[in-house]
Amino acid sequence: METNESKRILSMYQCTGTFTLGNYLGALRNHIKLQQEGYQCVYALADLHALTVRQVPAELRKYTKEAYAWLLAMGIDLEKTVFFIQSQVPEHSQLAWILNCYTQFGELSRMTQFKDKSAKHADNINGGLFTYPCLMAADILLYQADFVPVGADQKQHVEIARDIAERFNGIYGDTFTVPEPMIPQHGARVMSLQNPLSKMSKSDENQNGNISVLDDPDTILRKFKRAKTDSDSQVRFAEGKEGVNNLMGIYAAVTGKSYPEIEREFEGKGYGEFKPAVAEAVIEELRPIQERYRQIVADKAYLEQCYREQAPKASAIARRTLSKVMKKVGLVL
Ligand code: ATP
Ligand code: LTN
Repeated sequence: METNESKRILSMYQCTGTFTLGNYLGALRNHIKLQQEGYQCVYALADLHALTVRQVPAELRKYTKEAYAWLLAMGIDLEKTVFFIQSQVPEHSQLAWILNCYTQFGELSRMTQFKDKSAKHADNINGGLFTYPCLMAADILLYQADFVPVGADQKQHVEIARDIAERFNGIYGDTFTVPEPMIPQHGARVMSLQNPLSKMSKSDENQNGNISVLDDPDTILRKFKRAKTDSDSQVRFAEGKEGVNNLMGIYAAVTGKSYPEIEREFEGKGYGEFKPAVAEAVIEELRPIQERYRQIVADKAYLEQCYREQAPKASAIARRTLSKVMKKVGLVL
């Protein structure tokens, strides 16, 4: 019987700002739990992907280090998990170039993230933004990952990575493990508190729509109290009640309660009671993480030692796949 131990998981995170509650509930928290379930986990900060949008250099560096500290605070255990910074492992860029040459213009044009981001950054629709999925495929395929846990918004990118892997294997014989996306049920897509039709995003201009993992209790309470809901005032999961559905999703993800349980809990009580209850649950969930984060981020030497030690570990795995690929496509090793 196969156990989780033989299965490898890979995921990466952009480090262009402080993580949101969406990142945490939709991704980070669940991914970190997987290391306790016996999987071999490989996680990284996708700083090369961040360059597809213009960044302030000092800020990108700062956010990268802070993001590293957040993930440690959330529970990444470096004894069990490899956790590195993408740009410190050169194999990612090397394989990405090769995969670029095995990916079609048409399939890249269909990516919704590309369409969204080019609309948002119309003055900088660069080649990297377009070929972003090839770098992401390289991230995944280098580690022969079986599963790629991501939020629902990244499913299309994992699918293109599968297509690229299958295409390459078809031409050159078995080279890459064909990865599968792993998408959580609850909290898979945490929506903006101000516009429940678009996802909560750290790059959102309206900061009232997103909860940052760094927000203090008062800010969290204020943002939840202002969250857009509807005039019906019943805590009920239903079509057309996107604001309430989103709050219920958050509450369910934090407390582990089901939707019917939540509906019962708040029966006859309006949003005036529901919103602060959601806020309180979120505040208590974040409190211990924020405390650990403050300790870790203050110890710069420790932080640096962690990421410097991890990069060669990742490189050792990645190198094996890259060498195989280089040989197969005819490059001189
Ligand atoms: P940006 O806001 O700059 O687009 P992001 O927050 O969407 O960034 P990442 O930090 O790269 O992007 O996301 C890390 C993980 O969090 C990914 O697996 C992604 O699917 C997930 N994620 C991002 N936003 C949400 C959300 N609102 N709800 C659930 N999961 C999310
Ligand atoms: N595109 C992802 C970040 C990312 C990623 C990856 C996720 C880059 N490389 C590899 C999973 C596997 C995002 O924007 N959330």
